[in-house]
Amino acid sequence: MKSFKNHLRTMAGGMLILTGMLLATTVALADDMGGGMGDMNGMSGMSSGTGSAPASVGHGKGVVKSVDTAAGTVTITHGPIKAFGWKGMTMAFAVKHRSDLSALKKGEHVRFDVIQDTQGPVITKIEELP
Ligand SMILES: [Cu+2]
Repeated sequence: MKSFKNHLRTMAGGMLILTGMLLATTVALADDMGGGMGDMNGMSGMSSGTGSAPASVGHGKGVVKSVDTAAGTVTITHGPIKAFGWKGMTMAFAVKHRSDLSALKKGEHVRFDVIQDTQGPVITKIEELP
């Protein structure tokens, strides 16, 4: 009986030490997060740029690859967008104005303005290039 109590006491002591270690680890992780959040902006596959300024407008040029009127998106192969530090790529954009979307056709060369919304990039203005 006595040894059982001792055993319990040992376990309790171990738990306290473990809890202390977990707390220390949590604090250390929190510190890491605070320092590293700036690198987590931007989309994967895109080089991180000045992602911390959500109000900035990016200007891009590209070719329409497909239009999804149901989803409200257009897929564009676009060149670099300096405002966001993006390289050229093919990607889908949400389009703010449905009327813009319905006017787009596959193969068209376009110029567009894009902002970074909380849900991702949104084209606010798009026009066909001559
Ligand atoms: Cu892109």
